Amino acid sequence: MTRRASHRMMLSLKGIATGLLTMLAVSHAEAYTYRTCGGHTIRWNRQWDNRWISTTSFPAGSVWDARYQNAMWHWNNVKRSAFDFFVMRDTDGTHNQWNGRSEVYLDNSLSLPTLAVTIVRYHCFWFFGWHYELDETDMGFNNNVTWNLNPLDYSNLGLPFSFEGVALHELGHALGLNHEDRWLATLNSNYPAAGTMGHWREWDPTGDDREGARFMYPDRTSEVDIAGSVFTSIGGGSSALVTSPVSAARGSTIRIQFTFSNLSTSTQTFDIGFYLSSNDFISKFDRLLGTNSGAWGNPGFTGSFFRSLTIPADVAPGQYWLGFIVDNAEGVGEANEVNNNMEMPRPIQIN
Ligand SMILES: [Ca+2]
Ligand SMILES: [Ca+2]
Ligand SMILES: [Ca+2]
Ligand SMILES: [Ca+2]
Ligand SMILES: [Zn+2]
Repeated sequence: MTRRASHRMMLSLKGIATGLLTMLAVSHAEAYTYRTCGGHTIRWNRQWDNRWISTTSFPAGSVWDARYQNAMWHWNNVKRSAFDFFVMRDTDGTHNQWNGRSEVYLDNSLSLPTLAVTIVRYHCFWFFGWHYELDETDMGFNNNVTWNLNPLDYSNLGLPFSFEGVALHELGHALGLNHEDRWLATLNSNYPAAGTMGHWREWDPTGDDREGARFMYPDRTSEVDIAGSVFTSIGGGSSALVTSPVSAARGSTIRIQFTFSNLSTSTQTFDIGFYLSSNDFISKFDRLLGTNSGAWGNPGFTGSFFRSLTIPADVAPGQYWLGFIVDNAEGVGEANEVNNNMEMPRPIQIN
């Protein structure tokens, strides 16, 4: 039996709500979701797939091409997962979900709220033993919306949509992952899913998504990386920016929300420093307002928390940024140290 399932990334039309998380860290195992048949995980029976990128939709060397390949690289870079996407060029200007090639293209037939669709074709049957595998994962991006090829703009999480962010999500389906809506994840159903990480707004699979890839295509490599984020899950596979005040009086106590994700293959324990900065880059040379010592997360953990901070009485009135640095004490040597610095997604006016 041949089956088809289509995955649509939807534009969230939901309102705002914020959950108060009181636990410092929560562990969850086997969280990500995937397809099974006869008790078997449906995945590629090899550790790679070619992506046939349409040269009419995304010319070789274009910014589209670069952004798409960047999303591929981020999945390829997940350690303890052997899976790799490879680039091929589809030059015939057509696509077909039955031709055995996973094609990538702009799709005129899609309309909002659908941003992109990955058509997952697989087989699963019993004939003197189970036979099952992904066969093809064509990927269409809505050609009736405008796309942002630049870094994500926190002040606009609607049109134009981040092409790289949606590509990262869809590529998760292309390696076999289903939606995970219980917490913040790249495989959240609704745009912008987990959003980006760190000051440089990097689109990178969260800890949970990485654990999914590791489960399906395990190898023996490992990685250590923790990242800061200003996105938080608001339930139902939707996310929003963390909360923080837009103004405060000197000497007053305010509260900010913050998120970190453990992208590592092992549990990590670290400190988190909270800072006040005169610009949107939070560094250890900024004014330290407080520290959370001994924060920790299991592999796959992503969580959002609140922290109260007092605005110093002696700062000059003006515009500042609040923010945090995960592992500000530099106790953990990480593969990526530049996704740790995280400013609030909006400045604060101090009076
Ligand atoms: Ca083609
Ligand atoms: Ca195809
Ligand atoms: Ca570090
Ligand atoms: Ca890091
Ligand atoms: Zn999806």
